[in-house]
Amino acid sequence: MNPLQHLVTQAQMDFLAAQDVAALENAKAQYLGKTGQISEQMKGLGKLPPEERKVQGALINAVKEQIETALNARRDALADAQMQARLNAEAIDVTLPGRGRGKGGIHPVMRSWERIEAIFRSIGFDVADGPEIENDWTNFTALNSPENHPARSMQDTFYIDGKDGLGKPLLLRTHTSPMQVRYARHHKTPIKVIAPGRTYRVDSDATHSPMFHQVEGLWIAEDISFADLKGVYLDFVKTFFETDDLQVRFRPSYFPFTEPSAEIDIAFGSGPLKGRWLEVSGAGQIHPTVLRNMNLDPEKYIGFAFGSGIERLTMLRYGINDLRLFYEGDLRFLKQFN
Ligand code: 2U9
Repeated sequence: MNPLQHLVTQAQMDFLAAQDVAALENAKAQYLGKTGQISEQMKGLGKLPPEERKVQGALINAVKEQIETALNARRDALADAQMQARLNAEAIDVTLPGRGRGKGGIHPVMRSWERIEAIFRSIGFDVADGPEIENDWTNFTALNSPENHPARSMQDTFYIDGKDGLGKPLLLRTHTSPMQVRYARHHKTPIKVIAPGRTYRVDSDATHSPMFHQVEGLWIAEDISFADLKGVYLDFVKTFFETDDLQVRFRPSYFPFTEPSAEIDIAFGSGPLKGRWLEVSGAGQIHPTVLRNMNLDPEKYIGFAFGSGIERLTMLRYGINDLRLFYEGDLRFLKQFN
């Protein structure tokens, strides 16, 4: 065989022997690289007489083309094989059953929150919303909390970096009352509103969580009394706990934002908690200073407010005895409510 033809055969065999791209590129270098056999052949051309050089040059070019054709064919074959291997490895069995998605559910505290909103809306209350990051005036001063009140200390309130327009530090609201201050300043009387939401206090044990949910109500008009508040609250607890067999009592208490103030207790007439007085809320007549801070004249308007922990109401409704269960995310607990 002519030595140049032999080169083609040799190259074809070497290319076929290459099992991957790297091996193929190595084999290619031996023939088509700068120091490869084709280059060597080209270098030899200079020594030939012109007539022979022309013939031999054409021959070498033809051989080079054949080697290139063999190289490209092998490249294509290797690429095809690689794609086939990948397709095999990534094969999807479309007949397998789907993995399915776990069914989500509403958290018991959120369930109560939604229920409370629906009940109060049904008796003419609006629902307020507002920021969880508050300023000192709206969270404390407007609500008649004195400058030296312990609630304002670092031990009781989460302060955050950043100051309000008056240079006072910002904080995480300690109650939902600031939402009602904002609401009352922007709405006309009479005002009937509840403000449910997350609140934050530096407190953590079996009965306290640093974040908990409150709902507070505010009712301001010209001609209402404690009796109206009691009526509304009795109606609320009866609907919330789904029983008419229930009593409510108001006990004197103290809050800076109400005067007089009361604790509200309820007692079920039946069920596992039958006959025990259970504290469920605080309430009171809105302090004149707080009314003035909402731009209302305390000589003209009278207001009543109440507040409850939503966790507390939820625990009583379902008979849950440990607050921490709400925040552990244990599905065995949470699934029972859905
Ligand atoms: C404005 C004026 C007064 C809301 C009120 C309570 C009594 C109360 C606690 C119950 C348990 C908070 O969740 S808890 O820790 N709340 O006892 N809250 S009166 O008084 C207001 C609200 C807004 C403008």
